[in-house]
Amino acid sequence: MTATNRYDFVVVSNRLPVDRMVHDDGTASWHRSPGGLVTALEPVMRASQGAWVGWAGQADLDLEPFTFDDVTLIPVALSLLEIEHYYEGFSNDTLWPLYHDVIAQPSYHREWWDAYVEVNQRFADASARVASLGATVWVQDYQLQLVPRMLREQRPDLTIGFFNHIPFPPYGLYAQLPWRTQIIDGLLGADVIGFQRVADAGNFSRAVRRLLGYATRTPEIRVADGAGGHRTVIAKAFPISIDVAEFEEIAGRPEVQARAQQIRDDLGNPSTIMLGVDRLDYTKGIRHRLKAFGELLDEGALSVGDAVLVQVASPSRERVAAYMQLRDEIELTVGRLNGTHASISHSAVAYLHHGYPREEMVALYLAADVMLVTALRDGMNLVAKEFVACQLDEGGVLILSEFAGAADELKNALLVNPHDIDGLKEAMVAAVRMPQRERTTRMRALRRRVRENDVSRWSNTFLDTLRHANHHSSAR
Ligand code: GDG
Repeated sequence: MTATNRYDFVVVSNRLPVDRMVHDDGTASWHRSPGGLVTALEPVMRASQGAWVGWAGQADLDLEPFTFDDVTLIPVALSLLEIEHYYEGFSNDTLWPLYHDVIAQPSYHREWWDAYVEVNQRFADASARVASLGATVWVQDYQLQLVPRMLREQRPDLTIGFFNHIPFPPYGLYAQLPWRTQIIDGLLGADVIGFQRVADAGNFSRAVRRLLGYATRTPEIRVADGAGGHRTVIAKAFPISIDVAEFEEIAGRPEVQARAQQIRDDLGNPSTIMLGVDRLDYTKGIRHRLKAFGELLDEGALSVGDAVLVQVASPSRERVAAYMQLRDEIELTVGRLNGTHASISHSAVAYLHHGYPREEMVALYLAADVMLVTALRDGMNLVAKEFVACQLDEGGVLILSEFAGAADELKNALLVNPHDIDGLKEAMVAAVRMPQRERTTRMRALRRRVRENDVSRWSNTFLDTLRHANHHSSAR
């Protein structure tokens, strides 16, 4: 496979969907990496035989294109300094907190922005090289918001889609960004700009009106093409989902069900297992959940032995200061909770700072009685949908933050405001006590919803809209 091969369908994302492992003997091998985006796009890519442009996850790795699991991967190299400035800096310490309602303070540094522009150009150049004439290129997520415009300038023949996996903030917050106009303009290089929620698309359109003065008529934006004409860009919600059939299949395997029973046994067969599964991120509301659980133990509404909270916090962005601090805070809280409430035989919180294979995640979903998704802000939250898909017996209860995009669809969950600790505690008690009939009714409705809109529906809807989008300039 050489870089001169061209593809009719190209996905561009910050990370390639693989991790490189270097073994003791110096040899290296590739493994599929976990994460929301990979989970969502893997089935689409396998079906379309396209190419995927992205960073391989290690500094200064200049690799030739290669094939993994039937998908051609086109690596983009990043230096150590670029990782610091473009990725850890501008992407994860400027855009991420800004787009998640400023839960943490965003940092604005001009040298980070310069690196963001430079790296976006590199991704655009790499994509332009491998896209065939008239190809469809689908750019993913907040790290690459300038790519659509850069790509259109080089390759006006392409049909360009962009999907934002995280929220798009209200204008009052977005307006903080010193480079707010450049980002909006970068995105408007696409023919279709997808968001998780209707509210995100609305926030984006409002920013476009305020900053560029373009007319919008939902879902269309009339964008000046610089030559006296205009293009129509579509900005619209396409709520992402999961590969439901795959989760159902794993959940139905006897060995996974046996593993779920083993987990329950190992925890001492409590009447209630509560579960949290998150990247260790300040947007996920892990502290709020621990606080609520701790107070329920203090007050005797729950007791150790009878209830346990299993919290998987998979390691994430460990070189960014806000994440190091969060980890310290959470581990301190877990230590205190266990110190106060645990016995020799039973923990209050089983805290696991690891990544796990997907089968083990599914076994945890099966073992749990109550799933806690208490994000303070989340684009969608796939964990909520995965838990629902795995409840083949319709037995589990989902507690879901109204600030997760998933709440727009999963209305039969127990919806909570995670900032309201008393409200969260009430929902946790209600979940524990919920009669079987109500559990089943709610879970059945949730499962119907998740099955209706699975990941192939998501990508097909997006790609259909892209196919029909009018991306040609027209005279005024
Ligand atoms: C972003 C947006 C949006 C987690 N730990 C392990 C593991 N995971 C998997 C989960 C799930 C995925 O990672 C996490 O997806 P989420 O949607 O919950 O959250 P983000 O990572 O923040 O994703 C989010 C998503 O993009 C898609 O658009 O929904 O709002 O923030 O699939 O199962 N998987 C395995 N081991 C782990 O330890 N195997």
